[in-house]
Amino acid sequence: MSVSVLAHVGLGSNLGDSRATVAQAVQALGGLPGCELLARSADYQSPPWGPVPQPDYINAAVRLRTRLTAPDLLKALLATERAFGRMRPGERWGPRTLDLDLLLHGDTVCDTEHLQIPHPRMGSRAFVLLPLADIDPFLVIPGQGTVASLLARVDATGCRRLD
Ligand code: PH2
Ligand code: MG
Ligand code: MG
Repeated sequence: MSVSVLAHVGLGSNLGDSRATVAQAVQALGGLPGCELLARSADYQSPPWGPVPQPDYINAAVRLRTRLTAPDLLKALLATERAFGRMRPGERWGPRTLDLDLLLHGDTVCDTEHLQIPHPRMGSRAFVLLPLADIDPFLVIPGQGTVASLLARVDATGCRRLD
């Protein structure tokens, strides 16, 4: 535990009842020790990015106030993925019941084997930036600019905000 910071987590699911999974995962994140849920985005349907053919994703993002350090929050996210039945068959970019990505943790910038913050690629993915823009378009991704400025440069074809 340390002083509290704002953290942003990206959620994704494309197996099972993804909207229900995302809704339950948002609640679970707010219930993590030392964490308070401050905001959540709408759900977005987005075409699968990457080389693996798979169903569309439901993506969302949350803003937490957390007293967990970045490594401890990452551990809690991985445990939450497992609690939601996430398997890691080893295929990178493959379909998943629940993906929780630690996008930002205060103004932490870190690049180690197990933890990269800001999350690599987040500044170029509409399925991350659209939900974050719901929460705070002026949020700064260290070294890259605001969510709104980055969103203006990415391809959001096929991404759809859901009611
Ligand atoms: N996650 C991936 C691979 N591709 N595509 C979309 N639309 N949304 C995701 O969350 C996503 C993806 C691996 O984490
Ligand atoms: Mg991901
Ligand atoms: Mg992930």
